[in-house]
Amino acid sequence: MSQDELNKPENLSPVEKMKTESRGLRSNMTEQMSNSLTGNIDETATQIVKFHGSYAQDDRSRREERERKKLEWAYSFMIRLRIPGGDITAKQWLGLQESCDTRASGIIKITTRQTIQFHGVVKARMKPTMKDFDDLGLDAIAACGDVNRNVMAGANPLLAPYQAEVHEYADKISEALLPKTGAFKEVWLDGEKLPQDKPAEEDPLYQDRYLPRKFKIGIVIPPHNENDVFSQDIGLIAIGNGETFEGFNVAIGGGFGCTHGNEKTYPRLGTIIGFVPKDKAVETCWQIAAVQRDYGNREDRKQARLKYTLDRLGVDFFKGELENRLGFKLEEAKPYEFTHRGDAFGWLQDHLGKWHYTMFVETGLVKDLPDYEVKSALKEIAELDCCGYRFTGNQNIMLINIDESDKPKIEEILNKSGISTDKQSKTRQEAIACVALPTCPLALAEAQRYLPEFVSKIEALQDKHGLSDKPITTRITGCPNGCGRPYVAEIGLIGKAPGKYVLRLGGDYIGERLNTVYREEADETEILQIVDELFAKYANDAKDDESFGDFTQKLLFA
Ligand code: SRM
Ligand code: SF4
Repeated sequence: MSQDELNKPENLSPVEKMKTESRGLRSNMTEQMSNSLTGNIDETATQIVKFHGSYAQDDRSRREERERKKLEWAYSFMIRLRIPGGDITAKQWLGLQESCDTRASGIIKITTRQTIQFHGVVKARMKPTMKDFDDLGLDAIAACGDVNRNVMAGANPLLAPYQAEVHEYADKISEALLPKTGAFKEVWLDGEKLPQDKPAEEDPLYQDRYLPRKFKIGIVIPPHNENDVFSQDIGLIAIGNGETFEGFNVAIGGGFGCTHGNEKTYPRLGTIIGFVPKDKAVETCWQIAAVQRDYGNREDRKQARLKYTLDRLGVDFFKGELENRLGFKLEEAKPYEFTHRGDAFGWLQDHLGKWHYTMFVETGLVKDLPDYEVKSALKEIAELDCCGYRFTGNQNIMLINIDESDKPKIEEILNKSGISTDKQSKTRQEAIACVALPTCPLALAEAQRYLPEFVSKIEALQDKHGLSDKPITTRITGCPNGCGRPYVAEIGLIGKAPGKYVLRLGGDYIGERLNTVYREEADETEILQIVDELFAKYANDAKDDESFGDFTQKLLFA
């Protein structure tokens, strides 16, 4: 469809109307959130509350029981915070944990985008929870919705002398692309009300229609592709020269969401369109979002992401339009190389002598397990107030900027709580699962609750074939939306039905190649049988440093 035929007012999707009529994301939110007759909210508020960082959900495992008792479903809200680059202070962690204990499920979930979520916040607790965040200097605005989401940035301080400078771009970009509205304060924090006869605040980027769809930006620092830079709408690859940070290679049009059986939807890796010097990076992101605002599909939400705009218009057209708006041309992309994606677990010392500890948190769930008490350890360490906390895009947590003199106190707590990087295989440390059941309304199969058990079975097969020291990127999602980025895993499972997954193989170890469907539908027994046979061949025939993904790609799909 040509651009002229697209987005005629009569064809716009219903969500477009809700956005333009929302008066700067206010809509009927205050009224819906204060209606105590139901734990749910209406369709308009359901769409608009996303822009405030929240999703209306219900506990799917309790639906039948509630229906039997003639009760409405067990509704509650998930709240996702906006934490650019994943950084908070120890005091903020303490406040968040307390808020989660008193107002939500008690289990903080570290997401694949370097932030955290609370689950199970009932309607009456939404305002107090948002107030807790505000008291801690945090917010949830734009963590979801058709706007720029949480901006990710390379977490490991050892990657380059300029890591800290690069990391600050997460904040700068997030600030520049925030919606300009007082709605968040008005709805949650009893802020001043916008009079009914006054128009909403001017918003040069989002105007009154926002973006056609969600929008994601992630920064990586080679050789580490920890945030899967090619899965982002805008992926920024930091380029330096010796000690100096120069700017970013810009990749656009990455995105993974698709729908089973809908061939018009597909996962796509970002396309590198050039290099921008660091002082032009924020403006470049802003203008890319603006081009997507003006050209994206607003009729069909399944065709609305930047990746589809790019494939419809062509990369050259998009780049030309971007350069016209910027008033300068992008430079030729600079050379770089990726070598890994997983986090650097355990202790690291940076060039300034500060210590950092990366802690493994299985599927990002902060809870105490027998002999591995993450929740207690994080609380006790935060009480010392001698380090910062940083979430990683692999759903783990780092304790950062620790003085040599404070290290022993932290080590003592880690030891006491059973936290050690020797307890997990490399495959387990690098595995990712999305939330899926019981809260995600889109889940078709288990993911987060299933991953630990599935990884144990993969580990057993690795042991059997003498492959225990090989990290094999394993990712599971409960549906094809790709929240755990399974399309760039070496073993990717994508939920199709309870206990059934699409099996995708042949992704590379560094996230530069999409994997390929090997079985359209398989249960655990079949998947493990396939993996067992492939491991046997891999152990016998692979070249020394060949990754499992490269080996299977050559064997099965070349
Ligand atoms: Fe996601 C929708 C959870 C990262 C692609 N995602 C959802 C929802 C909100 C379901 C819904 O729409 O009602 C899930 C909430 C489940 C729950 O109960 O918490 C959900 N997504 C997550 C998280 C929490 C997974 C996790 O276990 O860490 C991640 C939160 C990230 C964050 O902090 O912002 C999460 N989601 C991703 C990623 C990975 C990434 O961004 O790096 C992707 C793939 C990349 C991409 O965007 O293409 C992703 N989520 C989606 C999609 C597909 C979008 C599309 O283009 O079609 C949906 C469905 C949608 O938007 O319609 C979705
Ligand atoms: Fe839910 Fe699907 Fe995302 Fe998993 S991949 S959290 S099942 S939307």
